[in-house]
Amino acid sequence: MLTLFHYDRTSAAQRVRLYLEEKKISWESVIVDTALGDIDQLPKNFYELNPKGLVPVIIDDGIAVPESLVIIEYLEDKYGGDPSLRPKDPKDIAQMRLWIRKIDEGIHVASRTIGVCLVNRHILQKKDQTQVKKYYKEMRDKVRKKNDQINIELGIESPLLEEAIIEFKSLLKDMNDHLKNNEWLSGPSYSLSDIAFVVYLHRLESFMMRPLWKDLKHLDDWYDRICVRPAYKKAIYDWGDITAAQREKNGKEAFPKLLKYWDNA
Ligand SMILES: N[C@@H](CCC(=O)N[C@@H](CS)C(=O)NCC(=O)O)C(=O)O
Repeated sequence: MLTLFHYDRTSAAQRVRLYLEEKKISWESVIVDTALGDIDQLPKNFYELNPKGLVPVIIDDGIAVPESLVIIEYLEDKYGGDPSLRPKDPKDIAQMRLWIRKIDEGIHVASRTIGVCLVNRHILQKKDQTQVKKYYKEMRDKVRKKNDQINIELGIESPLLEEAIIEFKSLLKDMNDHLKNNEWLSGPSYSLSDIAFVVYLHRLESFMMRPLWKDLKHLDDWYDRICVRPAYKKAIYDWGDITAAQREKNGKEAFPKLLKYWDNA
């Protein structure tokens, strides 16, 4: 059976769970949750599965595949069937790739910045600092490490947070413009693009940031259309989020600042 290394609230793994639930593919769960600074949770051979040491990773037929966007394309190639979650028309496939590139071009980093500034820093600051030092010493991605240092030190005053909000505003406006004349992001039906992006709206909503995009009606409707899918409930809501209460509280407190960043963008 296919194995997924993941934890409750990771946006990258939520995307893979969403794919698996849409396709009703059976899978086995292995929880690896280092996000709150506990690197000892990594299984011994984990860097062989993913040199970055991050989740999600799947093991399928003895093959390890890391990187959520690669995983969902891999799964679609192997198990896709009908209906396909990859658009059929080459122009829609091109559009799907253009959307998805934005994630690795900055949106995922922006999402982490919001998470670290609003929640992770508060949790990490209360942890055993020897453990936190070890976590950062082991972190393979040096840009991630540097960004985290800035975000942990400055929190909602971090200049990276303002940039992250600017980046999200631009993305969400582009999505809204597209969704004005299209029901889905790439082609005539729900696809990998929609799966890839919806997790970020969930992430922002968990920080009580939904009012930021209240004027982006087409985007808001698209989000609602996805949230009512049975697979979404299974993949996102049912797994929950151990930091939910803190996200909500800190998000509410930070909202005036975030709104200022949004309005100035
Ligand atoms: N580009 C990667 C990003 C993976 C990633 O950032 N994973 C995060 C969760 S969303 C993680 O493993 N966090 C653990 C940690 O920060 O220690 C993907 O799409 O899979």
